[in-house]
This record gives sequence, C-alpha cells and structure tokens, in this order.
Amino acid sequence: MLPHLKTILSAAVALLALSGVPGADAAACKNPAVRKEWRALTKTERVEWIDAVKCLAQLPHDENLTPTVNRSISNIVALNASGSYYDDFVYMHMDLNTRIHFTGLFLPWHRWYVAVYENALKTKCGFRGASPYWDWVKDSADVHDSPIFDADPESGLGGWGDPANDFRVPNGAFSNTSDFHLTYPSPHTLRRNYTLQPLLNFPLPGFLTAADEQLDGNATFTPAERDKLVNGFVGDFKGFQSYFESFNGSHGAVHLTLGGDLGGTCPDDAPSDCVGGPTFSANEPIFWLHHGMVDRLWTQWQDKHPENKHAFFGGSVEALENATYYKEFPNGAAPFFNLNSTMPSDGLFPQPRIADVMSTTAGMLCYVYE
Ligand SMILES: [Cu+2]
Repeated sequence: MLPHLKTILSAAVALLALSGVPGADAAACKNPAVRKEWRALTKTERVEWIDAVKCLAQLPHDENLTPTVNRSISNIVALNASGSYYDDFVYMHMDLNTRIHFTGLFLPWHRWYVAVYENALKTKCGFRGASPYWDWVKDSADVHDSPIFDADPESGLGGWGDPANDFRVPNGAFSNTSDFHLTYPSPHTLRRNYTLQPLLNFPLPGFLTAADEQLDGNATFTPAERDKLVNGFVGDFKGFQSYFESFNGSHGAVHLTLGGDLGGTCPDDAPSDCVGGPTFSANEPIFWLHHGMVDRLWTQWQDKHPENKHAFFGGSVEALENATYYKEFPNGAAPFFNLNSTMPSDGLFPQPRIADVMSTTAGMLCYVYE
C-alpha cells in the first residue's frame, strides 16, 4: 500500500512541476471542481464553454504534436499543419485509435484526455468552469428530441444535420455557418445523423448476435442498463470495461446514434481513401460531454465497492481479428498494462501513468461529478 501511495504522490508532484495539468489544487485536491450535466448549466455557463471550445478551434496547430502510430496501422490522413489546436486534439485521438480503444487504456486514457482538454480550455481560452457532461440515460426514452439539441446560436449545441447537405448541422453555435471548422479527415463542418438502429449490417462477422444487430441504440443506455453496469462487475475491471465498450454497449451506441462526426463517418467529399471509425469522433463537441458521462459512470462504479476503487486490468493490443479472440481479450491482449504503465500523449503533454488518473480526486486530477 505504502509504495503505491508514494509513487502516486511523487508522480503528482512531478506532473505539476512539468506542466501543471488539471486542477490548481491537484496536489491536495481540497476543493474539487464540480462537473455538471449540460442541462444544469446556466445559459451563461453554456455560452462560456461553447466560446472556449470555439476559441481552441481558432488557435494554431501545436508543432509539438508528434504522431506515434505508423499510418499503415492507424489508417488516417497525414497531419495537417494548417489545422487548429482543436484539430490537434482530434488528431491525437486519430493517431492513437488502435492503442486507446479495446485496450486497457480506454477508460484511463479518455479520463485523462477530457481533463487535459478541459485544462486547455482554461489555460488557452480563459474558461473558468468545469467540463460538462451529457447524461444520456435521461434521454434514453427519446434521444431524437432531447433538449440538449438546442438551436440557440450562442448557447445551443445545435440539432440534427440536414440529410440534403451531408448531415451538416444547420443551427446552434457549431453550425455550418459558424466559425467552427474541422480539418480531419478533410475540411468540413460538424455533421450529425440521427441513427435509430446503429448496429444494422454490422461489418465484423460473429461479433454481434442477429438480435444485437436489430437493437435500438437507446436500448443500451436505459436506467436499467446503467444500473447493471454500475452495480455489477464487482472487482472486475475487464468485465466492466468490456460491457461498457462492447459494440452493443452504451459507449459505442451513443457514438453511433448521433452518427456523423461522433459516429466516425467520412464526409461525402472526403478523399476516397478516407476510413471511417472511431478516429475523428472528437470533431463533435458533444464528444467531450459524452466522455464526461463515460468517466462519470466509471467513478460511480469505482465508488460502489471497495474492490472496484483501484481495480485495473487490460492489455495493450486490440484483439479484433476475430470474434473468438475478441471474446477472450475484449480489453486488449498481451503485453498487459499495470498501474505504472505510461499512456501516450503524442508530444502535446507529459505522458501520464495509469495510476495518475485512477482517482478523480488524487494524483493529477481534482474534480467530482454532480
Ligand atoms: Cu475514443
């Protein structure tokens, strides 16, 4: 126990010294930031977050961004130095796609990613709030008409895309006539394509049952499904992550129900070698709210049982070659990670260790969810 605590503390001190990642009070975490649900924010608070996101999208590319995955593996377009700092965040996720999904890094890396993004909003764009989340469980009965899809040009996330215009979002603060422009995989504006049954004709054979393929996306994030996730899998990190991240689980279903950028579909006018998938999903500002919710459910699971708090297990190599292999290693095959393993940050940030983000109120982090 003691050496473990000691390494967490020394890592926190080292990280603060290096670049002051999240939370000014992180060393002690006496006053955690409170992350709120989008609908609990005042209109002014929504405008502040939106303005900061759009500010990041006006800042220049950071030359420190250094892709680490060979493009024959990542299947992504080349880095585009004319993109914005927001695009750099997207590109890091594109580059690292095969290392941070269906591996043990999924939960800790995305927790870290939302935290460093939130910190960039603060340090580069004057944001003073906390990263919001979208509690999609509240909308499981009717995602299409959720009030989060608000057309207000200053405080709204915008509605559904126009099918006659490549599902480009026509209203809200990130509309196709706003100054929110995206670079990857090719220059375009934000797209959203409501998809009721996102698993129809699923491309990987044997991964899903015929019944799964018929699922309505929202059936995966009902209150009952959330309770099953948060209350179950006691001490079983692999089981928890793989239920959450599986193709018929809530994490992916939210991505695919919103379609467009969050669903990882290529723009109509992208080059013909564009490969869809999870890579450029962070183009969608709702990505940060969605992954806030994913992180929130992980914190709820961690708090549910003492055996969950520090539970961690996962491999470093995606096991997606076939369904049998995937079922054995849904969160990655060997070599396996441990809490001291570092996570990739593509030159934009110091590399965190998994242990640094196992708690949201210790190590390098200092926040709680409302
Ligand atoms: Cu991701």
